[in-house]
Amino acid sequence: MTKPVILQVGAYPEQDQQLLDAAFTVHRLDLAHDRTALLAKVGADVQAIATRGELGADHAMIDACPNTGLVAVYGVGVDAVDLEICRDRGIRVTNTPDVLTGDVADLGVAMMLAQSRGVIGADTWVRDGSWTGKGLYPLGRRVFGRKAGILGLGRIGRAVATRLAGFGMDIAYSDLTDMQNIKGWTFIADPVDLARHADFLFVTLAASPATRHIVSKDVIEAVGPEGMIINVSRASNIDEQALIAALGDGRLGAAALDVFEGEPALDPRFLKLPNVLLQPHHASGTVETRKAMGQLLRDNLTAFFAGQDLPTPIQ
Ligand code: 8YV
Repeated sequence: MTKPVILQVGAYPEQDQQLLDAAFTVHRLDLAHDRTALLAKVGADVQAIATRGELGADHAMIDACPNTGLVAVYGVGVDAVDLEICRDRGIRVTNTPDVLTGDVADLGVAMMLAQSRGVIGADTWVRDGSWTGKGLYPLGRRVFGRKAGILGLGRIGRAVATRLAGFGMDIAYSDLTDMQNIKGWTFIADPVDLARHADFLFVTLAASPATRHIVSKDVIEAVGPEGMIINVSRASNIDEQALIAALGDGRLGAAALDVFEGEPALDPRFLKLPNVLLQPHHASGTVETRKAMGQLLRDNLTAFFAGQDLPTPIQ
């Protein structure tokens, strides 16, 4: 029996790779020396594209695979998929929601704590002998009891807020609508007002053209010299140039970032800033969650080829 043909855009953990290879004929775009040549050779055979959240499937890739009927995303964000072209051509799109929510929230909170309490620098302090040589580690800033602003109270935003409530933090959020008395959290419609209110501003909203640079220079300055921005969503939600400038001259106190424009090749100025914590886009990166994401990706592919309802369709 011939196996369905898929185009794989990025690498998956070994176990998922084996299962994909067993079920499908997989063309690996991520391993191709010449991506254009591979697409020219196999594009017409491709029946589904399997990609990752940050890699997506752009117009050119979809054009190169005229017989694809599905773009299956390993990740919750579908901002890198050209949804309009997919809609026009009747191409279905799936993602892997819910299974990663808890881990993304955990890492966001871990980043806040690590940055506020200097956890990374303190480890170096011990290892490089500073503790014996210089004595006490510089003081950090308190987290518990302070004010958190959640920009985007979707699944991940709620999971972050629930965790922060456990730290006795005062929680406010901004979203398209006021979710009326949700757990006593305060709705603040305007992101600038939310930022002014918050000591810690969490960026947890799904990226789209409408949210591009929603964390603007004004929002960044409203968080201010004593505040911190934590981003576990997409780089495009923040005006990165304004962020780097504000971190550089102290208009923003600190940032903790899991996502970057042009990642993994991030702006080299980040590497010189002492007040930013840098993470390699791994908020969903636990064995448990990645296993569940891989399963859901395959479930969507399998359902598509069997002509069944897709478990987690976007469109
Ligand atoms: C990545 C993500 O897909 O869920 C998302 O939108 O960006 C991530 O979970 C993951 O890093 C795998 O590449």
